Amino acid sequence: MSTLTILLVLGLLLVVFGLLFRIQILTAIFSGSYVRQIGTSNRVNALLMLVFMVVGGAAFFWSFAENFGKMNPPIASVHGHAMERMFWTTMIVIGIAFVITQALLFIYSYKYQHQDGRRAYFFSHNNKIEVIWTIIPAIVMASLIFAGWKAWTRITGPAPKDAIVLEVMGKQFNWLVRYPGRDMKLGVVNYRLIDAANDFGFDLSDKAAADDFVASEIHVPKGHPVLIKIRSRDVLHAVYMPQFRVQMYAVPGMPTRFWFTPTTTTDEMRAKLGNPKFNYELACNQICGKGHFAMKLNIVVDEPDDYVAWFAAQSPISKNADLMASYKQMSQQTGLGKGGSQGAKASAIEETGESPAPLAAQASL
Ligand SMILES: [Cu+2]
Repeated sequence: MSTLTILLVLGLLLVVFGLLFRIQILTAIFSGSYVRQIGTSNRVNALLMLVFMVVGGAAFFWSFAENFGKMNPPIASVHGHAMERMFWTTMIVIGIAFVITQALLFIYSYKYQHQDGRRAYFFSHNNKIEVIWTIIPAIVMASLIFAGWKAWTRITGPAPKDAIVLEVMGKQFNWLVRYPGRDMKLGVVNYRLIDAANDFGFDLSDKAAADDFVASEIHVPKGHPVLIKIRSRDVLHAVYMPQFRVQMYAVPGMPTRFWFTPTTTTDEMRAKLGNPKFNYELACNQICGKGHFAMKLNIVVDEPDDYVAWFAAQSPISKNADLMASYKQMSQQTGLGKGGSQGAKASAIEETGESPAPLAAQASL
């Protein structure tokens, strides 16, 4: 309490001194004895404005040119080109406005530095200027937004019916991936069934869940639409695949999605870049916690035949003994799944337990 009182007294003293100082200046001005000292700092500051514009501007353009390759990875999806056009159109328009306004800001600061005897021209209102600087930006911004809205609507519209479906779930701190099995239907999951072995919370009383499989990397076929269903298990993450120009939030409690068509296989991209170690990557680009940097996953774009072969070689979750055991235990504890409220039978697992061998549904690839 006494500390607070001391601080309060000190604060009030400062205010009193400030007011006394101000009164002294005002008295000097009105008595005519006040001489304003401009000094050299006025000119130095004005010159520094120009220096900052030239040096800062040069550094900005240098860093932009130097990192252009990193900001602009090669495009490997169909919609990526539309996205790219939209992005660069916007960048050019706002870039021109940025350069003009910033240059004027610094040049005018130099030009209109203090000079004895010079007074600023004051006007309270000018309709012509108001109209110009309202209408021109309004037309430009509305055009950009309309073009962007049209492209974005097309990109994020419903996926084609024959799209490959997979689900990506973000969690602190990695990505989990699951594919529907040969029934091409993602099975039911329930967060209450999640444990160390059952990462997704598969509800195996659902027939469609039993032949789902989880994968340690994403495989997608070249030239075929891919629908990624996106979920988060804990906090906000984001699915970011730079070469495919895919970016979508993974939101807890609110499933999102994004579909795209890859155009270049991993091998083709390696040859194109001359980098045999290149891999497409799914990275989280939301700072989601201390292990955020580790949230990445390889993506392999296969030729369609290779993709079908990879798909056929995957083992359904019902073949995973650990997962089965943990599911049985969890379903007994929670009353979910087997004999639970959903009423379905866990024996569905045995019915569809074999490997997803010939993939009739994939024959169209
Ligand atoms: Cu994340």
